[in-house]
Amino acid sequence: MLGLTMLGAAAAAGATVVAPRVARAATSSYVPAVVVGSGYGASVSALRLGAAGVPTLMVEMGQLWNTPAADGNVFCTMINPDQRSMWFKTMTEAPLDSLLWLPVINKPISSYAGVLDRVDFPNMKVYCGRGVGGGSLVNGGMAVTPTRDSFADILPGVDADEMYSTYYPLANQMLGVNSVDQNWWNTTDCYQFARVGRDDAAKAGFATSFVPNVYDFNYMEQEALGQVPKSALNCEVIYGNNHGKRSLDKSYVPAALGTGNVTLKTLTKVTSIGRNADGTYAVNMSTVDTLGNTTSSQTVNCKYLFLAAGCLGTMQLLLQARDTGALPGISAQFGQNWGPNGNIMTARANWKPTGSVQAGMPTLGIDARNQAVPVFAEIAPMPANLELYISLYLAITKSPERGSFSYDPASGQAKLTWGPSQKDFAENAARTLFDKVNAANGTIYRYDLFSGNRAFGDDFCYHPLGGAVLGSATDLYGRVPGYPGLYVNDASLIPGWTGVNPFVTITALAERNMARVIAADGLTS
Ligand code: FAE
Repeated sequence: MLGLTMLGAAAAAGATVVAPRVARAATSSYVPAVVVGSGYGASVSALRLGAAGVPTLMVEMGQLWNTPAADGNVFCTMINPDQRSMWFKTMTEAPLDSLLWLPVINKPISSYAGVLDRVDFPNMKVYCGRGVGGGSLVNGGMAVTPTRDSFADILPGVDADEMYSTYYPLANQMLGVNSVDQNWWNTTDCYQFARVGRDDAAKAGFATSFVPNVYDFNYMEQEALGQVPKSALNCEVIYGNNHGKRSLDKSYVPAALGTGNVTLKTLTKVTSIGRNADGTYAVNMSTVDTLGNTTSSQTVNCKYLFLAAGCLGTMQLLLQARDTGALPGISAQFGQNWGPNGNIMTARANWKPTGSVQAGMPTLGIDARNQAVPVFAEIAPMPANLELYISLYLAITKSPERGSFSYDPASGQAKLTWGPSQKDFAENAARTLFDKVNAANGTIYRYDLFSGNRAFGDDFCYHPLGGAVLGSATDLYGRVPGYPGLYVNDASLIPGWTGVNPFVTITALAERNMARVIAADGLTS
């Protein structure tokens, strides 16, 4: 694929990947469309703009992860993390704090433009991916389409028929979603942890569901046979996968570049946005090297501005623009209706072995979505190359709690307000499930993994959602009211909960929105 070749060439050529037909776009101060970010919503936006013939600049604050370091690998593992792991931190920030109350999980590292970021607000820490592909670089690849009923519950204004007949299938196909061979899964050592999780849940009367993934399960089977370099079977997930995973830099992003109309600028952060007298948007950006030194700053003007920087990035740009007077007409609805997808993590001390080799990609969830308080609990691996006798879970609970963002002029940052008791609903929902699983299996919670002797990791999330909700802040297609040509197209559109892991929904909605925008908004060069 042309786009893949262009991504490959980028490693040698430097930070900017310039598509031939818009070679001037990267250096001139005008390009018809700018897309901020390169995650799910952004890469869909760039592909569809490029395919429609609109010259587009995609701006990503992280790096393009395709150059091996001295150890021959692009990414580091979870058990031996180095500077590549975290975005300008001096200590890794894995979600588990300790093991047997010992601080053996997080390690000192040097500050560098690494792949995983954690942004800390009072009572809530939000994890995000940094680099071309956004969250797809660090996530567990679980590619889950929600039930139609729950989708209708989440976004009643969106035509569910169209989503389930057209955009979910398109998203699944474009993302390269596949399913594990259940015969292999039933016998392989690397999913012992999941089989134990399934059996323990069944004893308590809970069903489990297999979930698809974007990790190539054929590749994983070859890893297990020792035929290919290991990735999922070599403790790789949250700091990136060296092999096997179809992250966005292997799907949508090369497809976008392959249109010949999309330019990608990396290590470049959009710092503010505004509007010019002629109605075009001014996008101010600053480029750094991998050590964080600023190497250049520029303003790119555009007619069409797509904000898809993930919830935190999109909130930052919109609320800053509103409250500093750059885009004063942005409504008070922006910043509202944020939620962590009811995320809560917990672990059980299991007496049964869960396996010393654990595949980094989850394949199964305890499916209690039909309970009074719906819970979908991913049976998560804890890969350590050691038998730990731990069953770990990331639960998605239908928590009604919502937070909000506001702009703090003193720091120049959008801040999340999330109260100390807003975790309680998710914890209680998770307890109703795991208390029963523990009772049925004679097991107990682990208190040694999360700081403060807690059984629940209740102060962080992997699935931030909302802030620019479709049909209340934006219109039903992500357009920002009062600002023609300004769009939001990422996780910010979803009001706080998706019932399951969110990236397939983010992708499908982004496809839907782009189809309408391209057809109806008369985008021109
Ligand atoms: P996202 O993918 O976050 O991309 C935003 C991009 O914008 C990033 O690359 C940023 O670096 C970039 N950016 C931000 N601000 C700026 C700026 N000012 N200028 C330039 N660039 C900027 O956005 N979801 C699932 O469905 N299944 C899973 O198994 C799963 N596991 C996860 C595990 C982890 C550890 C994490 C962190 C997340 C996981 N998620 C999972 C969540 C999923 O990755 C997330 O919902 C999506 O990545 C969000 O997509 P967006 O398009 O909103």
